[in-house]
Amino acid sequence: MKPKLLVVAPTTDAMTSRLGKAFEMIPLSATDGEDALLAAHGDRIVAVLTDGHLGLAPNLMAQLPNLAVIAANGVGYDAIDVGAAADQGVVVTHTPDVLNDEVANCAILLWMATARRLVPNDAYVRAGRWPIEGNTGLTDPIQNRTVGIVGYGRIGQTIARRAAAFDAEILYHARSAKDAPGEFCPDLVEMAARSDVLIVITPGGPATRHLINVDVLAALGPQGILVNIARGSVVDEAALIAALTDGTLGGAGLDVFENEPQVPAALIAMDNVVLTPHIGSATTATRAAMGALVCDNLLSYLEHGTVLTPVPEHSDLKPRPIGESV
Ligand code: 8YV
Repeated sequence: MKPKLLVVAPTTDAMTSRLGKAFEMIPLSATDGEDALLAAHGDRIVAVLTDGHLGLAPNLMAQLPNLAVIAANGVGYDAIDVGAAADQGVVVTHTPDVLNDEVANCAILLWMATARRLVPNDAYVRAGRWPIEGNTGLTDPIQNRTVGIVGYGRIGQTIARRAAAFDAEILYHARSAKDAPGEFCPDLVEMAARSDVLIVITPGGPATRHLINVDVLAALGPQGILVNIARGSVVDEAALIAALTDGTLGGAGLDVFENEPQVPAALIAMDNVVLTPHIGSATTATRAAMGALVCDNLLSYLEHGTVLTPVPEHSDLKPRPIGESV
């Protein structure tokens, strides 16, 4: 009998094909409630496939006695309680590195689209206004800007390399200075005050909730642009809307929101913001690479009893061997 994999997040055909050979896949969406799931499969589930948003309910995790691995399809894992998982002997994996380039590209895209007013300019042409009303107004430059990066891990540093190609001065705010180009700024408000563009790429979760607050937005200022490619929770969205409405802040490029997939009507009504539906890593190649890494982690567990890319908090944990009863 194959060990069981509880599938919480969507999978591609390629993932299903690889995983289906080794696991009996149990889609959470196809089960008739938690009690039925636990009664039918609970003690045979050895792994869970989820993502950083759907996570795994702590209550459900606690009722899976043979659970060994939670594989998240994404680099972020803020919806998974990694402390509770470790206490239960469960190792959490994620998909670092394979998405660095495209998430960084998307951050740059949002910055540029916002600065050059790409979306309103596109709408202007489509509406037939150009021949009648003439040229549109001038926009903010891209070249020679000061770019502040909030979170200076792998993706943040990739963003910095992209921005350097546009002769940007790079500042960064992180818990500690990194051995990487750019000026470390321990004070986020001071960094925002010096930045033309503030790009947020720090992990979500309680530690960074509303890190971008009213003071940071005011410091960034009326000519400033905020780009959030991290998690909606990192930005105080109500403060952001207020700052954009009264002109305290110049513009914003947002891929993530506090209550996805709901986006506040106030943001939708603004033409100085660019809004995308959490597409940072959503290219065919990157999503294929992420899916492959999820499968590699799960299959490595079955074949070798180890995982490839545990979350940093679990780098020293080894998943429990598959239970005798499974
Ligand atoms: C995806 C992400 O939204 O990697 C992350 O943390 O937010 C994105 O890549 C998602 O995790 C894909 O399932």
